[in-house]
Amino acid sequence: MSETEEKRREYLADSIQVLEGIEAVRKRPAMYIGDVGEKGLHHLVYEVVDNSIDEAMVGHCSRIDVIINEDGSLTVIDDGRGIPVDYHEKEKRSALEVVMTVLHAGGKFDKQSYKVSGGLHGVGVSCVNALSSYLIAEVHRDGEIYMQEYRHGRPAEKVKSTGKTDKTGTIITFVPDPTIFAVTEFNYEILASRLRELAFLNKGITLSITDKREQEENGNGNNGGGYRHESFHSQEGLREFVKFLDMTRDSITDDIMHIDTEKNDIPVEIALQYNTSFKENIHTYVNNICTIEGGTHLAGFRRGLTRTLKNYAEKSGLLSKLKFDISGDDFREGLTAIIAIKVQEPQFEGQTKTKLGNSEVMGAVDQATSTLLTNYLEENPKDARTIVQKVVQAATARHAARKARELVQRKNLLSGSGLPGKLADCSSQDPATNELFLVEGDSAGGTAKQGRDRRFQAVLPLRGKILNVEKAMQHKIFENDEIKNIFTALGVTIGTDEDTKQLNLEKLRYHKIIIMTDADVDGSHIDTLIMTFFFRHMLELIQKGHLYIAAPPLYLIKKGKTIRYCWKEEERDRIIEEIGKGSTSGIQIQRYKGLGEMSAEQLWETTMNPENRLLKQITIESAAEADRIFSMLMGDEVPPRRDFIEKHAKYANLDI
Ligand code: 0RA
Repeated sequence: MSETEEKRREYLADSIQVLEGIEAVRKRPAMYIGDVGEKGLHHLVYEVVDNSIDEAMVGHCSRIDVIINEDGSLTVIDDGRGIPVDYHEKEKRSALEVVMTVLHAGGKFDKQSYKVSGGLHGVGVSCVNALSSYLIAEVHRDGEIYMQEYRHGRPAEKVKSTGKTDKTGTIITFVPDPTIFAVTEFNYEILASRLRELAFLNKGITLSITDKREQEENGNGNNGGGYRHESFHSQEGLREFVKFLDMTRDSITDDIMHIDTEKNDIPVEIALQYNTSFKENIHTYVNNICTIEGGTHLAGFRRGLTRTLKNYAEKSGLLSKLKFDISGDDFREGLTAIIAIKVQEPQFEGQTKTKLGNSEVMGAVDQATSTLLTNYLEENPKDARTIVQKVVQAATARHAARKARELVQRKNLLSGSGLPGKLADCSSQDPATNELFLVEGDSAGGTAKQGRDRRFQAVLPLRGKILNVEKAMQHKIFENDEIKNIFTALGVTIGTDEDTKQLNLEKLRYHKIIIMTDADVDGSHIDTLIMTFFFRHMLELIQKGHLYIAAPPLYLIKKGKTIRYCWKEEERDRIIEEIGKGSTSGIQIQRYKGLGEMSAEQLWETTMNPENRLLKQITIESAAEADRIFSMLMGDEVPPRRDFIEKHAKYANLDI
């Protein structure tokens, strides 16, 4: 065999492997990007952006621009070094083609220069390529512009040089494959909040987003084109992140505590502040990934915080009058903190693979926390006193709350089954199929009770607006009747271990909990109150996908014997046109404002029957952002709330 023939065969053999790799991703996309829904779709963008962030982490990139194009494709532009394009001996093709088509090739070339690599699944741009019906990569490097196009992850041409440039960087534009993704429409809000988060986590970089699909109505976008646009840049990193999260809360200290250090070769950055609220609000990140389930870094932080503050409080004699123990929890009431670390080989565990397992991390974060607090307390004796007083207050309130809770649980034991009197339970004993409807008001509750399928659907009417848990003290929450009813109906308890307050979902009696309220402003407010309650006190239940919102129809359209329901204005107009053919306006249109306007049959048909209904599952995209929005919507300050509502009004169902 001649040498060229041998090379040709090696090339072909490699090509087959590449194609097999691409096919593997296309066959089991969920294994690589989590799912093929909205989450997976946005994951594609994060994957590309993560590569640009990697460039920034080694000091070669300062700008990342994300553009949602008019045709629905998406472009990521960075000013990094540009993906290498030189001929790759081993793979017998251009390095660009290798990076874009070989699984896990991303870091192959220059592993040393990348300290750590981001990405929850860390699957690389080749995965994005494999899941795109079309992708074009443009590289500016060594004075030349190079390009290559791909279809379904396969090169459509050789890498070509198309002109000269004086810049460096990479531009990737892709169209998510509609045969793979259930949704292919990018969501501006989801992307913007991730880019904002990345700007805080990587100070100094500018990240921007532009939506070219729709022109801003009043043209106040600052990019000149009148497109919806935001740009994120943080000079102070986590310090600004904490400021941003606590925008609507009142801090009790002068300054935000902040440390950016390295302990045992692990980069650790922490920022924290105490505020007047009662909430613990800690968010942790590993290599820019939000670790919702916590892990060793969180454990290290808690340990460091408790030990250092306790030592200080004891030494200062402020605890001498206290008659009961202080628990770890008490040190975290009203605490907002961000912990961001970098780990070479992170081990992710837990339900959603967002719990850090690396044991070496615990000590590093503990030490960093201890250094931070020791210094701050020494230098700011006034703040130190205020914090300790707050801790003592928390311990006192916790004591009162426990008493109230114990009283409730004892009462439940005395009242037979312990189920709330208002609950209309279902007959099935199988939680997996059972559903609980939380319904606004006794009247709608009555209709729901009549309309439901009592075999697997239970109804719990709630009295108007439930308690705003964002503003209430702990013990008030557990004394509140509606909240007690929700806890007992669900069969969920909170562990007695004050340190962990572990939610016990083992006895959860319904796997679908469905909030059903009127389609008006009051209804949305009640939805928000109930979601806030679940977010603050049963987060795990949301994370496991148990919480839903029912969507009652907005209109009923009637002509003779034909009856149609619809949920959107456009749908209404289409239906009117459709059934109006022949003779118009014998048509009756009814706008539903409340559940009470529907008969039990109608409610079943449109909103409760699993065959026809529309349920919105509540997910937590970004816990930090969700937390900020909840505290803003439910907190005391009016102006930020009004801004938010005005900004989002066009996406909400206004009551007209
Ligand atoms: C492989 C090696 C190098 C950089 C990249 C890939 C790279 C990938 C992407 C994806 C989007 N933007 C990107 N920027 C860079 C190292 C390059 C070198 O050593 O010069």
